[in-house]
Amino acid sequence: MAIDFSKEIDVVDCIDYEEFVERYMKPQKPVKFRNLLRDSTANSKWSPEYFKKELGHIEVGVFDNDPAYLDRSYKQAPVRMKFADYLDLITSGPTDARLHLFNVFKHKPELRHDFEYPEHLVDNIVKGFPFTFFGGEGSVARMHRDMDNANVFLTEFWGRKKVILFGPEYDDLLYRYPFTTHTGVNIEEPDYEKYPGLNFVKGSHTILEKGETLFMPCKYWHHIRYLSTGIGMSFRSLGTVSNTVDGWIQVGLVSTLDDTMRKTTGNWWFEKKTEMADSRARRMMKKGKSRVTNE
Ligand SMILES: O=C(O)CCC(=O)C(=O)O
Repeated sequence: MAIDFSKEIDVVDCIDYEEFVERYMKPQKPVKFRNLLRDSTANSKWSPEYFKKELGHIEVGVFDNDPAYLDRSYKQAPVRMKFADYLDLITSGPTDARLHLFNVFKHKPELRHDFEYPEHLVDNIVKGFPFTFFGGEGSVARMHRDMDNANVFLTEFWGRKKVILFGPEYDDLLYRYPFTTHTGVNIEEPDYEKYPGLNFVKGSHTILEKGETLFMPCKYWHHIRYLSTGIGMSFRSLGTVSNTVDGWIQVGLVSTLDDTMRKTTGNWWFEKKTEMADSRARRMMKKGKSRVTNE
């Protein structure tokens, strides 16, 4: 057996509210929209050149794919540079340099007028927190699920990326580090000796092209590889009350505790979390729950 994400995520052109709720939102099943934000201004206007001209002077925090830092917090970018230099870097060839959860709207609030929230289709949209993501060809957003447990709608406005998804039922078999919502496993080159639980994990994938939007339900794991220079944006909608409350606790308390322990005890904390993740996966395999599918 081996990890399997060969299944393709559903794709829809036009869909109405009832159909979306019944087929995707209620069952929490991922789907890719070809046209949800395709006609938005952002899809025709946003480009590396545009951002260089408008915001090249600001400073940005840049993440990378360094495998030496499997458990690094997403809150601390290791490198800071001028946005113009960053945009030059990602347009001049492959690089792992990425901007994650970048609030470009803080620097240029009028960009909010470049797209409209699809309120005809999605309930409970959280309008305050759209985020942008920039990356060079070859950069990877490591496997994680979003801490706030919201539904995420990720649109690609420039470039293309491969997105691989796994359902929340695979938390243990994906070796989630406790107190976090990420894992150290590399699903593109799975190490089955170290992570035998991966043998039982099933997911799905899609290539997200310019103008397309992917619905990632609450707590869905995602691994994203940029197939070209890319600019994306996500907005969110609230899930169930219990997911939302859990999410706030994770964002406000648990992740802060984890950051503090990481800073103060370093490797000791990481080793403890690794042991806990291993034993959870072993327990899951023993229970035989490893044959769950995410159909
Ligand atoms: O597209 C990306 O770079 C990452 C997107 C992501 O991880 C997210 O929306 O949670």
